[in-house]
Amino acid sequence: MESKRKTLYMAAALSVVAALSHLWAMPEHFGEWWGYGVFFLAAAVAQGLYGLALLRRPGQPLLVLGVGLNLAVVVLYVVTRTVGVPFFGPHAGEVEGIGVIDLSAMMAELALIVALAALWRFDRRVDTVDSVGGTELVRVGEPGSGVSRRDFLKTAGVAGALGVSGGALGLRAAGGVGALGIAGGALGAHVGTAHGQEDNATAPEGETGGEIDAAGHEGDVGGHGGKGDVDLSRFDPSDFLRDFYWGEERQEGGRTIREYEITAEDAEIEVAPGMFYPAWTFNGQVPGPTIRAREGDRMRVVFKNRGTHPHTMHFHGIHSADQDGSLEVVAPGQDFTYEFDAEPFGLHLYHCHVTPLRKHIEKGLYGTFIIDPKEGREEADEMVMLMNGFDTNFDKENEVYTVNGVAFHYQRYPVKIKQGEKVRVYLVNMTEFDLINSMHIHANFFDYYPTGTSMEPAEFTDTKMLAQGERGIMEFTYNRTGRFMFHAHVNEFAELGWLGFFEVEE
Ligand SMILES: [Cu+2]
Repeated sequence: MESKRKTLYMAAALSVVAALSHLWAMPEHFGEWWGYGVFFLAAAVAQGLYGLALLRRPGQPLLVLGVGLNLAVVVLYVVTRTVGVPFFGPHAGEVEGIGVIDLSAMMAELALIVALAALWRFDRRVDTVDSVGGTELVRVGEPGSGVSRRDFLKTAGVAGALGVSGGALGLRAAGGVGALGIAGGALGAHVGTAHGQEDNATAPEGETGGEIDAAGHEGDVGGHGGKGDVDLSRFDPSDFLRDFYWGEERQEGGRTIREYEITAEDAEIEVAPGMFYPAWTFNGQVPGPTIRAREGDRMRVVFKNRGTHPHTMHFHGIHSADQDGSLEVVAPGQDFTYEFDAEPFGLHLYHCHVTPLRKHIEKGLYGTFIIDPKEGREEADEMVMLMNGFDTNFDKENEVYTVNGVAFHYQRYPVKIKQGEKVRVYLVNMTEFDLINSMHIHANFFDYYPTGTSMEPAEFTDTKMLAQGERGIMEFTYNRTGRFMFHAHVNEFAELGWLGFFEVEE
């Protein structure tokens, strides 16, 4: 009965493969919502145990149970990839992307169902033969069947493989539990913040790392906005402010070609001291690099998707339909080169355009895109300020607001500008969930150019309100030295991180 045994071992191995796949995906799902994480953990444990149980007691009830449970998981998989995630959690109703790991898990489950059905047929044949009597067929591992040394070693081998892989996966799993802790911490920070706003006197001292101090900002300027500092070695908003990515420039047939390289990758980013967010990024940072060109340049953007989900790059601007980055999805591991002319001049943005769009934006896949007019703009100290938020506890609300990715960064490190020198701020709003965001500068007024497509200012104001995707250029000059505040005039946002200072020096 060699073929029955082989089928049995194959079925057990398939169940273990499916279990490992679920274990591998578990940390990410813990990152989304504890409920999804627990589901993946339960599925992994059940499939792992099932594989072992199958070797010990491959009776009909177990075969039927296996077919039923695996069929349910496969159906759930197909539903989440077509109709959407059913009922539960923050991603209910959203269609999940298809990846290599989850697809192979699903294949393993399908193969397992087939193998179990085959075993069931074997069993029926065995029963028939048994009833006739005189058979040497045995059920592996059943009492009295005399499990051979070889069988035992094979079984132990599968169990050992499971153990070793489980150990290797331990780190990932620990990461998932860590993410759960961070989510919990963020929730704590949110509750703490609400508390701070209510009694309006003392915000709780940040004994948990991820806490944002929502108390007033009087007095000790550097001391607020959370304890400690984020690790700036990976991403420093002070550098990002004036960092423009012009691409690699060369001449081709009398034209300026600019080639950019952008890679989508998953990365854990620190959005406030001790508060981490499992982001999807362009080039490992949120916001993505500020892509810049001159009107009429030919732009070539080599996009590599090295993330775990399908992504695209959708540029605002004028270009052909097949370069729009909204329909041709780039699967994980794949590349796509976008090519178009830089037009019109002004301040634009780029972002991933894969559905559910909300998720791909909230995860951090966006950046600023500047096209200079042919004749250039007047000399100025230029900087980018991209307003965004982070939903650190996955409740479809932002817990942290920032300009350029780190809460209160420019409060800890004021933006240094020169007295009497013109400052040009490229202001972009990519805040998800909230309908608007705004920018207010203290003790001054600015010229405002909506979308930067006209050289004539449309407004002279000190506060500008922007909807998502809206952007504009601000120009101003401080004629007095000193420290001047700028912040969202949505005060809640300011208290949750979107606040900074200009340090005007001689
Ligand atoms: Cu995306």
